[in-house]
Amino acid sequence: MPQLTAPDFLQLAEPHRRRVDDALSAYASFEDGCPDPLVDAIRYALLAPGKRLRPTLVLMAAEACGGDLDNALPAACAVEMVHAYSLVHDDLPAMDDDDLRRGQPTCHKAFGEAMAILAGDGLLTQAFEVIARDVKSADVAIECCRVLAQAAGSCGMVGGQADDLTADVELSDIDSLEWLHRRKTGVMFEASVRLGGLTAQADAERLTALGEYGQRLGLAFQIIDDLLDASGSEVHTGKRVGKDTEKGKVTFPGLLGVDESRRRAETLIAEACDSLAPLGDAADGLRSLAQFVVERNR
Ligand code: GRG
Repeated sequence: MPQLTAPDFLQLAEPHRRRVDDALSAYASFEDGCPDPLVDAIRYALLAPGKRLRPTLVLMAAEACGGDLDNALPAACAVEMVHAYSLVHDDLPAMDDDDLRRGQPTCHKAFGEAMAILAGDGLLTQAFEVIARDVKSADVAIECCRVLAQAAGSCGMVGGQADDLTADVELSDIDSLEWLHRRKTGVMFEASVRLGGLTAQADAERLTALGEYGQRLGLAFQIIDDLLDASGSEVHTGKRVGKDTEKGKVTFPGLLGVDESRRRAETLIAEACDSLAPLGDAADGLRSLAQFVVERNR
């Protein structure tokens, strides 16, 4: 089979992206009772031009398991809501104190800190409402809520963020750095593909294969993110670069050097794609996404 490339991904993912953007916009319309300034802050953060990698993972994982995209769409939107909340809160002065995100002023710069906190709170809460109400079959919806809550919560992404706030002086080896990023970034990638598999009623073997793919992909994504922070451009990434060095953060290129970091990311991507073997050609979308992650400049 010919090697899939990043341009293949952009082409394959375009319909998914449009479907997700339309659904997110509809979910963030709030016809009954959400105050206007909160609607504006939520729409600003949620609908800003992100890459939509996590919802695309949900949809492509569902496809890889023979599932229906409409059935996977609420879970895909829920993952993007959680992701958008994490970006809004991460950018706050008490956290990373950033002023640029997705090519526009951060939510708190545009709407003030209090409204940005509330927008994040609203997005996190709505994610679970969307799954509970719109994922077909109560059993699947409950399992999706559990998987997403576990990934986003205190032993997952929030725990990783807590480690990141306190760990800089203690992190000196690659295993500790990988552990931090597995939680901060990797678990949401893993949860995304698992959610797609769950909505497609995938069996345990396929869910395990998807989970392994997601873990490896997530770590590779973070290594590339560190490389982009070290040498990428603000125009492409839509956020400030050079912040890791400025803050004295321990990073993959800082510990391993640029070339070894890239090699490690490429190896992880190859391993992620190997994990997809039980899914056959149906997982080509996920293979092209993996290639995009390692080739990206944004
Ligand atoms: C719960 C406050 C809080 C934080 C959790 C995920 C996270 C920790 C913080 C977000 C900020 C950050 C730098 C996370 C590392 C992962 C990362 C690079 C996220 C950006 O993801 P992309 O590149 O963003 O997929 P877009 O804008 O394309 O969706």
